[in-house]
Order: sequence, then C-alpha cells, then structure tokens
Amino acid sequence: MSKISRRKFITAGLAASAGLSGLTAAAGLVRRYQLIPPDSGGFWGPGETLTYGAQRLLTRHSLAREFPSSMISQVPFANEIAPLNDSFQRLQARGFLDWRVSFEGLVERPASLSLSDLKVFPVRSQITEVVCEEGWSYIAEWIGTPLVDVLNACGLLPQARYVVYFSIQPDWWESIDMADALHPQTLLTWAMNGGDLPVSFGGPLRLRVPRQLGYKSVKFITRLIATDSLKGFGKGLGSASPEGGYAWYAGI
Ligand SMILES: Nc1nc2c(c(=O)[nH]1)N[C@H]1C(S)=C(S)[C@@H](COP(=O)(O)O)O[C@H]1N2
Ligand SMILES: [Mo]
Repeated sequence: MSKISRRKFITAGLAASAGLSGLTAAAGLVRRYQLIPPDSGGFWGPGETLTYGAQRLLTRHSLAREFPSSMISQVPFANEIAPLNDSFQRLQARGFLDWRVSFEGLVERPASLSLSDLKVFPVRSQITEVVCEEGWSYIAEWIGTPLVDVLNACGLLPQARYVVYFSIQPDWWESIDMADALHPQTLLTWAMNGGDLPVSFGGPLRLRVPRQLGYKSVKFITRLIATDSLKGFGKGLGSASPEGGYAWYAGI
C-alpha cells in the first residue's frame, strides 16, 4: 500500500467511524427527547426521524421569517379546494355567526368557541409566507388568535404532546407537536391582509403554522384535540398527509 492510498484509507476509516458514532449519538438524543415522528415506520422513516429530530434539537424556538408590509404579494395564490359541503354552505349563508371551533382532549376545560369568542383574546398579526410543496409561495398578513392563548385558557394538561386539528372538509386533518402548538406564530387565523379571511384562503378560520409547508395550514378549522398519542387518529401516522405519501413533519 503506498503512503497516499494508506492515508486515504485511514481518513476514510476515521470519517466512517466518526459518522457512525455521530449517528449513534443522534439516535440516543432522538430517543431521549422523544423525537420520533408518528410516520417513522416504512421506507422513508429513518430520514423523517433524522429530519424531525435534528430540527427539534436545533430550532425548537426559532421564528418563521416575517416580512415588511411592502413585500405582501399583490396577488396571493389561493390553491384549489374541493367543493365545500352543505354544512359549510349553511354556515356561510349566516355569515359564519354560528361557526364553532372546539378544543378537546387533554385540557381541563374543553370549550366550543365562536369567532367572536376567539376575537376576545389578544390579536396578533404576522406577515409570513405560505409555501406549497408544489413549488409556489406568496406572502400575506395573517391576523388572528395565537393557539397557545386558547390552549392556556382551556387549561392544557402537561401530558399533551400533540394537537390534532380537523377541517370541515373531512379529508383534511393534521397534527403538530407542542413545539409548534405553543409557538407564538401558530395562529388561529380569522383575517388576512386587513380584511376578513376569504373562503378561498380558509375563511372563516384557518390554522396558520408558518414554520411548516402550506399543507399543515389547514383551512376551515372546526375541532382541535390535545393528545398524548396519535395512534388513535386515522391510520396512526399523525395526519392525512403521510397517508397520502407526504411527510408528517414539513418544516421549512
Ligand atoms: N381544508 C383544506 N386546507 C388546506 C388545503 C385544502 O385543500 N383544504 N390545501 C392545503 C395546501 S396543499 C396548501 S399548499 C395550502 C394552500 O394555501 P393557499 O390556498 O392559501 O395558497 O393550504 C392547505 N390547506
Ligand atoms: Mo400544497
């Protein structure tokens, strides 16, 4: 073996073992901090686990970028939605006065709130970007009630690990961990760019989760459940997206 190739050989060996012990350490941290995402099984599972684990260790409290109002998109892009069902249309005909959103599960005081109940909480607005997995994005001002404030008012129990949320559209439900549920930018959004939230953008109520891809920002929210396990929901993968081949954790 020549000097050069021997050195290469040793370097490669060192790199490999450093990589391996790095992975072992990462796996240990992931177990210790319960950083296993609900869709960790299957072919993409190890990759999903590393992505989620690393993001949560490094960026648990990071903020999604907020933009100046001069950067609000002139023509925000509303993604196509399936036709809205009869119960939605009945609520729409009454100006959403009877729209209710329930907070259930691991809370001391479950609640069913109207939009005007939500508007009693301190209002927060943020100018953030919606990023679709299909490659387009736009910037808008989102106005609403931080989810954390409502969860606290309901007496969120410490054993809660996720919040599952449901749309009036039955195919649309998602969940987030507590790092996102309690995050100051996670917003029960009822207004946009200074006006009511248009139906095409999820009005009357949408959960904006600006640290994740657009599909986590579910439109027409009617129900949220705090839970310690995602096993009992759908196929147990955490939300509708992994059932359709998308990642449960879609951090951006
Ligand atoms: N209820 C519901 N929520 C939804 C969707 C939907 O079809 N129905 N589409 C999702 C997807 S894939 C994206 S990218 C964003 C699009 O948001 P926009 O219409 O504001 O651009 O909404 C998400 N929330
Ligand atoms: Mo999307």
